[in-house]
Amino acid sequence: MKFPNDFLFGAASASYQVEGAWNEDGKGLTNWDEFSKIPGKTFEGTNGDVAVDHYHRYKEDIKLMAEMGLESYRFSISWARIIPDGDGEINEKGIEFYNNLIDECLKYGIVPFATLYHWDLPLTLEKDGGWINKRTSKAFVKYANVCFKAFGDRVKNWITFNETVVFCRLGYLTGAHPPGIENDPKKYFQAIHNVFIAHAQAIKDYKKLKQFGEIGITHVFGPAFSIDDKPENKEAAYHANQYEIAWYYDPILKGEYPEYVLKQLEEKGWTPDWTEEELELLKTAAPLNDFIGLNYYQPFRVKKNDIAEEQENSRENSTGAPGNASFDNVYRTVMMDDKKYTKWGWEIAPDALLEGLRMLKADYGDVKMYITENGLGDQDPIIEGEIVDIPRIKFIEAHLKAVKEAIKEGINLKGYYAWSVIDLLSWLNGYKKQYGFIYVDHNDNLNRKKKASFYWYKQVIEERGES
Ligand code: BGP
Repeated sequence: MKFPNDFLFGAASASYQVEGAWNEDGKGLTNWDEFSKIPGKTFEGTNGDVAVDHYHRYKEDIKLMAEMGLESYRFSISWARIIPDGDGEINEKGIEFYNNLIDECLKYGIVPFATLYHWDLPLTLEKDGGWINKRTSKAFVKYANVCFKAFGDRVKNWITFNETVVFCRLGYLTGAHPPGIENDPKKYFQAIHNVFIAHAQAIKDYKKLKQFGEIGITHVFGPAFSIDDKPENKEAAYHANQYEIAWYYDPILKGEYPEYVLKQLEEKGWTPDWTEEELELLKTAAPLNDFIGLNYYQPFRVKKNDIAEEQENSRENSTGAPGNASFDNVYRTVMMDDKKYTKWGWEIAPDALLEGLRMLKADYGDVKMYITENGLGDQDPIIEGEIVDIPRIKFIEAHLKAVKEAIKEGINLKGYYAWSVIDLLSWLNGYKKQYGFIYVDHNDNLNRKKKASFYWYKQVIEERGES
């Protein structure tokens, strides 16, 4: 079977991870511009000041994407380029940059898929409380409207937020991302809620503009599976899926938070401050979501949290990956001896993608979905000057197979975006963890080079995934 004609084969990036030009053309500072320079916060002190210089080389990069036959490019817009202090004047140079980038995509028939927020928050807003302060939600809505008006004639696919779970968890529970706060569940749940009301208002505003495109949100998709049939572990997996899936997907797709979690938050005093109007906003906005984006890297194998047993029988996943922090001490994610893992300890499990998609369909019906990220982080082998990233090819091939199977089963998947189109900055792993189809030589002027996977993906697209 070939993939349907309207299925998009794409690849993705994010502003802070590729653009560089951190202080050029009127761009304001972001939380990451500051955070990445605090000693010890990022891998070997790497930061995105230059990244892979996409800001200056986007033409070269998009030309390569076109050569690969890419049908759609998912990129993110840096809020601080558009509105340097997050909430004030518009920076025309920022608008110009994204206008040029979008036009360059369209020149080659590449569908631009724009994410409004991929973690780089204007620093002024971060200093004013960031996502804990509802001012940030309001400022986001203003910024989103500026983007819709500036680019909406050509951008017909919008994602409001990328992976709320990650920037909130790492920002307020583990402290690994800005604002670097540790172990504060009350703030974690508040930040998520503030993001969701910003999302809800932004999609309402988008629909009012009648630009006839589509809008949704991208979530991590990391379904939890019990490690065995023991009732206490199954209960732990249920709990994990409520906290990691339902807590994020329900308010977007059903318009309300899941009861199971709500009750526990109340007991623990973690219920966010919210108003009746905000809860109503979530309800009325839910049917306006055109799709949901899923970033799938791995599932989670879950057991009841039992520290003594855990020390004896399992190695804890220490990657900082989503789902790892069982902050409420009910469940624990574990690595299992019979599973395969990447060099960074992320499970490789295409079957779990299919199984997870079935779970989603059962819970949320026929909602339109895109895989907005999926890929293999690796240190690619270079053999006689060629980047022979065979493990990446195998990884993507297996996941595309699962996607195809899901489509056969009637799951409404409309596209697949590999992470990432080009090697880029990994937030906490620097430049040594590579994901791209295009290699960037950090020792030689950031020159681009096509990897084996580049040619392979080109062929997949040409044949529409027939195998
Ligand atoms: C996702 C993010 C991406 C990207 C990817 C790989 O969570 O949306 O921005 O970074 O994970 O993560 P890492 O670079 O940590 O391997």
